[in-house]
Amino acid sequence: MSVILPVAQRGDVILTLKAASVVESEFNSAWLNELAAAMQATMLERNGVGIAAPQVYVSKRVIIVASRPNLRYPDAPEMDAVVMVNPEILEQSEVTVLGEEGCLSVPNERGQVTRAETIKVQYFTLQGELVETVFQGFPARIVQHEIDHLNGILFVDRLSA
Ligand code: K3U
Ligand code: ZN
Repeated sequence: MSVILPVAQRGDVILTLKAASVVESEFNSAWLNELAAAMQATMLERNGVGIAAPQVYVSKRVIIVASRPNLRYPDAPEMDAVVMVNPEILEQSEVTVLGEEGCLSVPNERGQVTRAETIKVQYFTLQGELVETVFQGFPARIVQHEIDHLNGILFVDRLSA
């Protein structure tokens, strides 16, 4: 049975904090696997395309990204959910794009946010394997939005217009 977690809402202090890194002893652990499974179930239940651990009241550097085509981004790629532990942006394009964002923690609000179009990201899998990969377009936007959550930043702090 999937565990659905409560989602922190704007105004909750946890959404303003810098989340702690996952440490070596936590990789491959039942608790980290259970956290990721519960985050994914919660994201799916809320129809999201991403989620970050602080949004489920866990101040740890874990995010999930799951791009799919939608009304605003009809050409977005369909991605299997990717769990990223301790993600870091290594490089970002100077080219930026303005696009609409929403957030499970800021219900009924959408806004235009400027993001790098392309990013090179490093992250660890749940098993502790290091991965380096490039994201472009909508998936890159989701990754940047979710890493912001790990640093206590909401998309409403970045609204362009
Ligand atoms: O599915 C959503 C969506 C919103 C705007 C455009 C396209 C899709 C709902 S909001 C969402 O899925 C957030 C999830 C959050 F809050 F947990 F991070 C992810 C997100 C949506 C759009 C742009 C960037 C990030
Ligand atoms: Zn969000």
